Amino acid sequence: MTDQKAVSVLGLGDMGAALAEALLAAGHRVTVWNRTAAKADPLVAKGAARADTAADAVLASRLVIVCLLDYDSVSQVLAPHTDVLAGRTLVNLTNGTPGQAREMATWAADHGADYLDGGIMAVPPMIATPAAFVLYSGPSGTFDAARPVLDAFGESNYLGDDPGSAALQDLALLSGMYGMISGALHAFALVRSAGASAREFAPLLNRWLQTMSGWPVGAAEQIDSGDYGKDVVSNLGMQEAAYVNHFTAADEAGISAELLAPLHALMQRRVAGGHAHEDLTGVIELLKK
Ligand code: FVH
Repeated sequence: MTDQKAVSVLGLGDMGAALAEALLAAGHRVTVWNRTAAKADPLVAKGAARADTAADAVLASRLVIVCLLDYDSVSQVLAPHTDVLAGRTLVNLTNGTPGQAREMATWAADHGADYLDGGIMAVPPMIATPAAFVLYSGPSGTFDAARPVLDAFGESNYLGDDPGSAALQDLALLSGMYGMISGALHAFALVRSAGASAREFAPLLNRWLQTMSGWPVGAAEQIDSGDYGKDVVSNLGMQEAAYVNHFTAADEAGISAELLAPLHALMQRRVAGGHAHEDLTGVIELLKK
């Protein structure tokens, strides 16, 4: 049984369940499957159809959303059911690498399925709110056909026909997020060592991070031009000298500064290379292998 409004969701973890719920709220006929079947119960109570097997879920809809832990689990779930894939569109929203996405696109094509890869830039409670956006890549015709359904999750951003593009930019955005979280964890450890609570300090930290949130835009100008001496307001030599204070203060506070150490090593190498007058952005030159 297939029809335009039918969508199947494989994987009902925190994210898969949020996606299925958004599809139900948007009025789609949703079929759900999960390895641990009980996770489907709340969605079935809201109107989803339960598939007993992954193959049944794939057969139920032309459009199949896959949101599992990782690509290994996607392969474990789909590989035994290649006979039911022909004519389906697989939209894989599982986190992975560009290489994995390209390999899966080829595998899907070999079995007669269209394939889109996606990266969800939201946590589950954000799905179907204006804050959520999702990156997609794969054939444009496949994206155009699926888009009216996919828009239920949040803003759909199409990145082109290379199936690896969504995973690449997803990981790039997540690396920015983890950099912020690393710094914030160090900050909390430092203020807690002095007796302040994280809750007291959080508004100041939030304000500072918001103040600095425009940093990537200016940095991008220097990085694309390769001119790290352009419009410098905080030179690297000054920053490296001040950065050392993080390690001394951490020692004084009895906390580890290991989250901050990798950037310092790069700053030191860049200064030693004669770039103290430039901006911190020049460190990117040292990331090229
Ligand atoms: N939650 C988040 O904040 C992030 C937001 C951005 C996108 N990520 C990615 O989404 C994928 C799924 O994440 P999730 O939050 O749903 O993860 P869990 O709640 O841990 O659910 C994992 C599901 O995967 C199933 N599963 C795992 N291994 C297997 C396997 N070998 N065979 C079949 N299914 C498997 C698991 O099933 P079960 O444990 O309930 O039986 C869940 O359905 C992920 O790529 C994130 O990076 C989420």
